[in-house]
Amino acid sequence: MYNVYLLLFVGSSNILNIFVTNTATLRTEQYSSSVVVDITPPGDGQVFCPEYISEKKLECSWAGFVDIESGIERYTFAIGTQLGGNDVFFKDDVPAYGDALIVEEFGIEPLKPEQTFFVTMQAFNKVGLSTTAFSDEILVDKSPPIPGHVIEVSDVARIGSNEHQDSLAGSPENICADEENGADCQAQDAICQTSLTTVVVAWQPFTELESYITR
Ligand SMILES: [Ca+2]
Ligand SMILES: [Ca+2]
Repeated sequence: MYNVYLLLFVGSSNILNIFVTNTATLRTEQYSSSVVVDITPPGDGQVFCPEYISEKKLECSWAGFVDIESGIERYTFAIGTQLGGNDVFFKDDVPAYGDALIVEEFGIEPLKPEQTFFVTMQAFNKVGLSTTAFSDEILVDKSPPIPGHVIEVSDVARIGSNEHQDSLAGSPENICADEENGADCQAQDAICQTSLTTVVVAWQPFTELESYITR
């Protein structure tokens, strides 16, 4: 048994040379493979997930998590109902070369409206040190937007003596803009259009309670 004291350089490749000499002065040499000393966890990373989901399908990607000394060994990926939780889904062997993951049919409970999830990713380097990142809150929205009222607007209504004022008041954007005044909107529903090629429509705003209208 030998006690060997070594001076190793952090972040650099170190090769250990062992020389053993016996009493007959015969010497054996042994070289280790390259050893890199890493005393720091991976750099900070970010995990990006959708803000809303409507089914049990969650696709997240990530970036960062660089470790210049020893490199990334693997990631863990967890879905929880609380920040940092893994009560819904946990995978501890996401390969280091990956940068996105799709998880389907996670958890045992059906999705509930307005339920929230959080994703936690932990990046491990090759000496077992780790860095953690959390997604923003992921909300469940299982209902489509509530439709507003759509009407056809008579294009005659847009032409008046005060052209600027009338055209502004009668523009499709303004006729049904007032959510409270559905009757006014309905009253302007045109029976006839003068053009065969153009239909002018207006609508009361569609309503989305859980998430928001994207387009
Ligand atoms: Ca490191
Ligand atoms: Ca909704």
